[in-house]
Amino acid sequence: MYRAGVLYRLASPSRVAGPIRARGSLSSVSWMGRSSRDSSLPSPLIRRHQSSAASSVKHEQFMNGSSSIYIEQMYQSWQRDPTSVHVSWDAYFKNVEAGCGPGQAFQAPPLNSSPSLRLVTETMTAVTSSKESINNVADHLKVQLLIRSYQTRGHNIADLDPLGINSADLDDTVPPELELAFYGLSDADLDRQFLLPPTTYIGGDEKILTLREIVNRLKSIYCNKTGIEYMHLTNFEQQEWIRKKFEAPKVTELSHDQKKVLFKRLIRSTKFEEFLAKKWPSEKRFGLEGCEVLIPAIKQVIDTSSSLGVDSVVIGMPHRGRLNVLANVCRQPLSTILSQFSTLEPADEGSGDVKYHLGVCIERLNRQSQRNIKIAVVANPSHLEAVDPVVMGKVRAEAFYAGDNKHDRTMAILMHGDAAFSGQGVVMETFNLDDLPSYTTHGAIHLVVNNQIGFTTDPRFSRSSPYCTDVGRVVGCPIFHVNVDDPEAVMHVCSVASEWRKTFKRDVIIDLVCYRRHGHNELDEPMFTQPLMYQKIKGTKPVLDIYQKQIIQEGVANEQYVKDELTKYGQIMEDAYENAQKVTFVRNRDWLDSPWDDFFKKRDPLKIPSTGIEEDKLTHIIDKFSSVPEGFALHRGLERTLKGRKQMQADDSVDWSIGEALAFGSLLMEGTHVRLSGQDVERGTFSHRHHVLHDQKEDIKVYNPLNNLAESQAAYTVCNSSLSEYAVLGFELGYSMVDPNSLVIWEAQFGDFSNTAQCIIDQFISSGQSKWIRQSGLVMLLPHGYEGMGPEHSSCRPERFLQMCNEDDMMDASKAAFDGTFEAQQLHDTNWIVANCTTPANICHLLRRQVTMPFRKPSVVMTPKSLLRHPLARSPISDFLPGSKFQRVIPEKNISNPSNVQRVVFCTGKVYYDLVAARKHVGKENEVALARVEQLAPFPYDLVLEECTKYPQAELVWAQEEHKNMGAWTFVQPRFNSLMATSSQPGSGRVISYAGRLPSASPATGNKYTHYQEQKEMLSKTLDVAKSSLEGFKA
Ligand SMILES: Cc1ncc(C[n+]2csc(CCOP(=O)(O)OP(=O)(O)O)c2C)c(N)n1
Ligand SMILES: [Mg+2]
Repeated sequence: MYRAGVLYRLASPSRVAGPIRARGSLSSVSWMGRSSRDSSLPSPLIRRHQSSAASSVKHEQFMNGSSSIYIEQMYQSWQRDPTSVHVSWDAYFKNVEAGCGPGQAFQAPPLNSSPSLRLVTETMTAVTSSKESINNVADHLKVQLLIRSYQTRGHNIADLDPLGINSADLDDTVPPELELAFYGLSDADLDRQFLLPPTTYIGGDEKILTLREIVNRLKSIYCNKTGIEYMHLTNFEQQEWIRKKFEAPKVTELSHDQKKVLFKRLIRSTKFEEFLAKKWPSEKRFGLEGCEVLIPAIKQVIDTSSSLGVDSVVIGMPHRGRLNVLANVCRQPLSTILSQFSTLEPADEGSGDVKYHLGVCIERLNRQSQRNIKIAVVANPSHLEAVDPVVMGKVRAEAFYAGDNKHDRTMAILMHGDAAFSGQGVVMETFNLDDLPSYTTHGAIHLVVNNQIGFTTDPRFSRSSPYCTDVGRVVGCPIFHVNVDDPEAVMHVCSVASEWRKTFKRDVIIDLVCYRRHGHNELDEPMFTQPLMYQKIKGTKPVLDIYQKQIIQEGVANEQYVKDELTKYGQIMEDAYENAQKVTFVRNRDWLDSPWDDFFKKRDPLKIPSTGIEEDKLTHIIDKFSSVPEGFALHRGLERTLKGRKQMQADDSVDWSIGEALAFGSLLMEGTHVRLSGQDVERGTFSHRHHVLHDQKEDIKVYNPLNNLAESQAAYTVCNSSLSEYAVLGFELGYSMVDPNSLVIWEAQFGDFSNTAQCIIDQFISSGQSKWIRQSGLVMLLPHGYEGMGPEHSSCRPERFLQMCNEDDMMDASKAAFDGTFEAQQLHDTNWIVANCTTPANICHLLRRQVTMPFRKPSVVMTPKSLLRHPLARSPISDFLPGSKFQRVIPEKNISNPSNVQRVVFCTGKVYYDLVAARKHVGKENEVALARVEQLAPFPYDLVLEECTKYPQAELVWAQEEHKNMGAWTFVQPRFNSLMATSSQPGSGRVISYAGRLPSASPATGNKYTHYQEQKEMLSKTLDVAKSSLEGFKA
């Protein structure tokens, strides 16, 4: 939101207190359980009440942990409207606020004139505190607490396991607060009548029920086939909403038509697996048997969401049931799916992936809602849960481009296995993005296929939390556990979850408690490890059989109907099988989750357009980047910084921050959306960037110069992320998959930390195009460099990124054509780009090239730390202007007579500036040529050869500050040597030698002295001088 050129940052809507929010609290925060981070502090008046009220309440006999929360809510309700609670509570709270001590606050309620209430309070006397009436009211309070206890803990004894062996929360005991005896009640009280409190809907229109009926209704709602976990929510309105959705009488009933739809979906789900098992008995397919209800469940979520306005759903899911989802949810043609079981040759690019990892994107009419809907299943690796943040990023980007800021139309569905959901840390990292303004997707719907096993491991040995879904409690998700043998209960839960998401725009979890009929895959023997469970499974009927019997008994369908439906689907499968036999090739393209239909059509794949920037645009960007609007209270230090930026332009020598700003600013002005995300990226870890300026006098008033360049510019999103690499990098990758006409960048705090996101790097970024022919132009900025900051602040491990390049390390120069298209061809063929730039102009061109390239490639860029302010790491304006471009190699420019050169030293990154200074120190400026390899991969063979050829007599040396088993050495060595061995240019046949640190286990020393010694050693080896000649040298 812009106001007078100033960006006012808004808190996310979910952080704003809802209409019903606690005004104060009766208790201390710990008494309340988890405090809501967005609740405002109570006023001093309320606080005074709290302490006295808290102590008297706490000492009441009937108080316990969960009832205290209940009373807390009653109190809040009473504060808003004293008539909203039972008269007994009204009297009680009045007395508490008047300062009555424990045991004194309770008072028998006045006799109510309403006939119904009189019924209950017949035996009570009005104001006198006769023992009998006190007991009666006390019993009412107890019953209210009992109701509250069922709402809170009923799920703990719900009948959730279709096998009837385990308790889904791993605890077979009955919580004492669910027993009448806990309250001093007994069976003798069952026929007494009680007035229902306002915090329950079990009565429907009835206000009074017998205790027997109350308990029966509570049991059937909270302890039957659905376990509802929602009392951990800290928002009263949300709790009320859920209560209503489950407690109101008959709320879960389905119509006959709905039952039939459900039945048909169960047929599809069940018979699909059966068919595959029959045709390919020895193929792994990770079938859904034991959780066939997953298909109707997802469809119910999609139907309901679609009717509530969603028109794009992005699904992330693991192996289990994936083929079934592709067939029966996405409606990927069955013959295309079945052809994956053949051993046909792929007809297009890519190395492909196993069939249960593939993605799809399909748009079709949703029959139930009669609205079009796009459904994408994102391709994923075996690495469980890794796809979660990718899906979220994709959803965020889709909504961003569609202007769907509140995600009314774009939504994520994530599926999980029970073991993975509770075991993998990325789940929590992804949840933690939920409420962050630049990352929220306004609620995802999670479905857990909780088959109560992970490969061979029993849940009792794979998690420490009661439920596999407990991670969701941290971010305030309601959690609906449901026994899959009651498919109608599953449908209800799915509808409620979809409505919840629509209403509150927050995540929700559906825990499908099920079983796995076969082994981990169909070829595995489960009896080795789970003998008792599998004996039970053998005797358990598939849900289709159970439901078929049910609908016949209920008269919803007859035998003939059932038979017809089964035959119909059987025929569909047979026809598809026949068609699949006619398929002669498979196409990786059929499995793209993010097709960029028009992007490639318009472009020449062998032409890399220019990346220069017109001078007036450049001047405008620097002007804007160096100023703030009138009245903005800028920090004094930043005033100097901004002035300095302007001065650098005047001096024709601009620094890294301007190089970056020119790249972003020019792209934005050309209509390209730029997103830069990562830890502390707004200021920049090393304080060089300052893209978000903070007013020193007004909270949350910020100014983002690059978002104020021009009316028609594209949006610039620069956002500090949560302290996560795995989820945030995954998120940005997902974001980059949506629109190729954007520049999406993730920056690590230090490159060293990027390895906590290794799975995203290995499984998605480096290999995504090869496995799934999916391109991404994502840039990773990884601060890197040996500056004595120790083993965890020195190296982004460039060797690893280089090792993952798909390029051959052997070049036959006699056969290669180093012509005008060589660069483009290499870029086209590479899986990613690895670069280490040394000048502001070069980083600017590299970033711009990401967008001007006719295809998309991820870029891994080692970025500087001290170089950000190094007086030599500057660029003249001319290096940015039209005609200039990214320099893959920056040659030596200061040597006029190449024949004097005895050594030509190749290096990459910041070490270049150390070498320049040391070379000067030892007076070897005419004998040692220094060439910078700015793009390591794809390796610039053509330019390297040119550089070697310039100095045919010189020794070739590779200098690096990383240890010998690290850095680029092992990558460049075979490339140099094969190039020189096969070249016919002067100086061919030379081999390159190494100058740098010795091999090491640790990336860098933690000792400053050792660091300087090593650095000197490296410089002396590189320049071929004694170490002593570098005495007094300081880089
Ligand atoms: C990150 C990761 N670690 C290990 C594995 C190997 N693995 C494949 S499936 C599986 C068990 C998964 O259990 P669960 O999440 O409950 O799903 P289920 O197979 O029961 O549907 C394991 C350990 C993996 N795929 N990913
Ligand atoms: Mg499992």
